[in-house]
Amino acid sequence: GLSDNEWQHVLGIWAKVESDIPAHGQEVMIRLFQVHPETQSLFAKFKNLKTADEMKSSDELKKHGITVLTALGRILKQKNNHEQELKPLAESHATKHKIPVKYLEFICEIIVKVIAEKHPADFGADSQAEMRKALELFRNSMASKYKEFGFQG
Ligand code: HKL
Ligand code: NA
Repeated sequence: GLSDNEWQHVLGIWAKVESDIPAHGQEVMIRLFQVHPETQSLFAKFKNLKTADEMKSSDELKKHGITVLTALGRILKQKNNHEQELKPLAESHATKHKIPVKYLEFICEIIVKVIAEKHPADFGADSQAEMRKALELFRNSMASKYKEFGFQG
């Protein structure tokens, strides 16, 4: 897990994300779909969105970005004890959506990049490393829950 000090930094950065969740969420989803187009085809409701402009004007995509970052924020706020908060998310992504761990790596890396672009003054190398560590903890727990649900991920 992370130390109290690391969590304090991670949650301090997350507060900046929360200052405009819709914009951060939109940017994360659009970037994910553009850098890894195979991820877009997993969403029936987003398949038809072709350009970044179309993605930007989609209320559904915006809403999805908000729910994803809100769910992730709730997990981060549990710090090292996220099991109960994470379990239903792991279950749905393992058994219903069947999302490989690789794709979780993609989105986590994009989240770090989007925060770095939007908050360059507050998110230097050390903060980025702490955020990566928190996201790695999240991913590792997702991967181990996946196995409990019989999905190799
Ligand atoms: N999803 C997340 C989080 C993530 C940062 C990692 C997260 C947090 N999801 O139809 C649905 C699909 C969902 C959800 C409903 C779907 C397809 C899907 N998700 C795909 C992915 C991918 C693959 C591109 C990745 C990397 C990813 C990562 C949160 Fe994800 N997702 C949902 C959610 C919530 C908002 C909903 C599920 C709600 C739920 O399970 O409640 C127990
Ligand atoms: Na990461």
